[in-house]
Amino acid sequence: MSFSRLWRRLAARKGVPQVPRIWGHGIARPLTIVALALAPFCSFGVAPRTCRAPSFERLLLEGWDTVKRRSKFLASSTVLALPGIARSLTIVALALAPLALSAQQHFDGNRAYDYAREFAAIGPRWPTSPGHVKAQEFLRAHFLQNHDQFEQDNFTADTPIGPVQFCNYIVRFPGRKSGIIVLGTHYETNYWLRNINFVGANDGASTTGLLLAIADRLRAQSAQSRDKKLDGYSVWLVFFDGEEAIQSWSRSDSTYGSRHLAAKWGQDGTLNRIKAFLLADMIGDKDLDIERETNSTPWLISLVEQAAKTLGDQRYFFQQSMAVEDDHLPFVERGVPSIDVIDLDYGPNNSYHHTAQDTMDKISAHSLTIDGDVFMETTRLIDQR
Ligand code: 1BN
Ligand code: ZN
Repeated sequence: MSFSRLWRRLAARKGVPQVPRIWGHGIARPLTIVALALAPFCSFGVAPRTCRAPSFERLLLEGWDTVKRRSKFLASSTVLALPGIARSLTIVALALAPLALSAQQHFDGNRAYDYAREFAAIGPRWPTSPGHVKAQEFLRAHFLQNHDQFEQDNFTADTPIGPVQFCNYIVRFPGRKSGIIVLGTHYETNYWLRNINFVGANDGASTTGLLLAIADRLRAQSAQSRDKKLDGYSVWLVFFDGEEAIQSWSRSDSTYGSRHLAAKWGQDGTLNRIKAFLLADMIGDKDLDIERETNSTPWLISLVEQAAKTLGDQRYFFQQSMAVEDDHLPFVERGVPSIDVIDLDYGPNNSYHHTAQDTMDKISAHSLTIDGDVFMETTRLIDQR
C-alpha cells in the first residue's frame, strides 16, 4: 500500500486532515518536494541578507497574487543581485510554488471516488433488499467510526407495494454563525430495477462518495479550530432514502425521504434556520454537463455559477436549462432556497441512465473534484452573503 493510501486510511479513521496539507497529490507532490527542498535556500542560507525572497511557507499561505507581485519585485531588483546559484534556485522555487499550491488546495475527488467505489460495490440497494440494509450499515459504521454527530431518521411510507421502511441520515457540523447550510444526496437504488444489476455508480453512489469526502474535510476543519466549530454556518449533510420511484415516477411515488424530512423540519422549525439547500445528483459523470435546473432558487443558481467561474470550471455548468423533479422540490415548495445540481445527460443519448451500464468506469475523480470544489466555494459564498 502506498504511503498516501495508508495515510488516507488512518486519517479517515482518526478524522484528521488527510496528508500533510502541504504534500499535494499527482503532479503536485513532486513539485512540492522540489519546491520545499529549494525553499530554505531562497529564504535564507545561500543568499543571506541580499535575498529578500519570501519564505516558501508564506508563499503557500499568501497565494498566487502575492507570488506574482513579489516575483515582479524580485525580478526587478533583488533576484538579479543574487549570486548565480541562489538566483536560479529562487526562480525555480517561485515558479513551482503556485503549481504546488493550486493542486494541493483542490477538493480530493480521488477520495470521493474511492468512497463511491466502496459504496457501489455493495451492489443494488433498492428499498426492502438486503443491499439496502448493507448500504445503511455502511453509512452508520462510517459515521460511528468518525465520531460524527449523526441522526437516523427512520420512517415508514405508503408506496405502491405497501408500507416500506426508509431511513435518512443527517450528519451535523456545527458552525459559529447562526443558520444551516444543507448539502444532500440520495443513496438508494430503484426498486423497479431490482431484476438487473443496477448499482447506480453515478445515480446515488457518486454523490454519496462526494458527501462522505466533504464530511472528511468539514471534520478536519472543525478539528483544527479551538472551539471545534466551522467558521461560518453549520453544515448538515443529508443522505436521503427513497428518492427513486418504487414503480413509476410521480409526485406521490418518489422523493419519499425528502418529503418526509421537509415536513418534519417544517413542523419543528428547522426549515426557518436553513439558509440554503444544495442537492447533488448524478454529477460523477466523466462527461460532466450540469444543467441549470429551473425549479431551483435563482440567487442560489447565480452563486453556484459564480463559484464555478471563480474556479475556472464554468464550462461544466449551465449550458442547458431544464426543470427536474427531485429531492429539492419539497424544500423549494416550503420556501427554502434550494438548488438541484444535476447532470441528466449520462452516456450517448442518456443510455447509461437507470441501466446496468451505470458503473464506476463511467464516473471520474476529476468530475468529483470539480463538484467538491464548487460545493465548498458556494458554501463559502453563502457564509459571506
Ligand atoms: C435523478 C436520479 N432522478 C432520478 N434518478 C430524478 C429524475 C426525475 C430524473 C425525472 C429524470 C426524470
Ligand atoms: Zn435515478
